Amino acid sequence: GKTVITYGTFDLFHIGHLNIIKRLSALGDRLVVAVSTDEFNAIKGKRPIVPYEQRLEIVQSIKYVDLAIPEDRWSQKREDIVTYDVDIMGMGADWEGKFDDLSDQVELVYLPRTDGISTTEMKRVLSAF
Ligand code: C2G
Repeated sequence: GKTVITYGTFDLFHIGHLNIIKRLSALGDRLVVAVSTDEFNAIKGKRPIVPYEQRLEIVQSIKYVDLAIPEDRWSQKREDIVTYDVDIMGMGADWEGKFDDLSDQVELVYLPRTDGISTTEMKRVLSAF
């Protein structure tokens, strides 16, 4: 069967995260989701509100997700492709082209982001209260 993989922080899980997970799961028979650890988010310059352990458990609980794993370094993608026998790597369009160096090993898919929702936007709205 065909295995799909994607990567992300998935902080304050919202419909934009669910949409891309659902769409990517439809492209294959198995979906692996790598969730950025708190330490890796520091490297990415992000400070998630929800701790890694909770973000991982939430993603693992989604019916479209077959396996949730930690993402703790940029370089693990090439290893993950081998470890999980990945056929397709999918990301939101904000990452368009960023992982094309892996196109020798996997099919790259970049899907449109869901408009009107983002963790940043949610934080801004919540800070108004
Ligand atoms: N996303 C989306 N629509 C939104 C918000 C997010 O489609 N409104 C997608 C992003 O494009 C990404 C996924 O949801 O593919 C996860 O988003 P983030 O948690 O913001 O992921 P990011 O911090 O960009 O991490 O190595 C890759 C990085 O770990 C990606």
